[in-house]
Amino acid sequence: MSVEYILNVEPRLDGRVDKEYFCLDCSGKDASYPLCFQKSGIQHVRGVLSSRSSVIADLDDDGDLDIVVAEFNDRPQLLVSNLSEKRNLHFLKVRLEGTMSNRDGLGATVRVSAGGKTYTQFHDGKSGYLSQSSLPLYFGLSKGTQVDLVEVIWPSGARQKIGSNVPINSEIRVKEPRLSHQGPLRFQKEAASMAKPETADGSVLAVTAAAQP
Ligand SMILES: [Ca+2]
Ligand SMILES: [Ca+2]
Repeated sequence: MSVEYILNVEPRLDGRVDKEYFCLDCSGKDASYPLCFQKSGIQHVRGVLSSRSSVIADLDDDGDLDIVVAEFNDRPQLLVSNLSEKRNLHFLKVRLEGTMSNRDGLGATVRVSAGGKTYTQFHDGKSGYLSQSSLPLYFGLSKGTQVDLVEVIWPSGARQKIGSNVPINSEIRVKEPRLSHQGPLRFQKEAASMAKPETADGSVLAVTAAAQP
């Protein structure tokens, strides 16, 4: 038995901590199998349940983050947060749409300022071993009740700022501004870096209905 279960570090539903992995016919075709040494008849071999990867997303769109865990040799676990039932949450979801950069804006840095604090995320597209959490980026805003600024630094070098009319507890879509400069990618990047376009209007493509906790 793994120490995680003995210490109750990894509690599981209904106390289910192991399962049958396979069985051996130690009096027949599996008699030479090492696990059949000094055994006879049908032997059931069990193994502990363990997690292999996980993704984090607001599955039910109620403002708190839920977890889906892929299990080794077993069905997935779904861990549903009830945080939104316990307190009023303040959050912002930011979904990126690249134009000069890749479509999902992978490689972008996003900063959200609210309540006197600035929260920064690097959009690297990963969330752990063998897993990919869903977009958009999720920013918990603590006690902040108003978003003062959303800044996106795109892989192309373009910098984009949205400073008004960003409602909390919602998802915004930010589309990368297209630069008018033409030419080889190297020169486009140089131009984007120099231009540093700041877009206050038209950069929010759509704002979904607020998910009030
Ligand atoms: Ca949720
Ligand atoms: Ca919830």
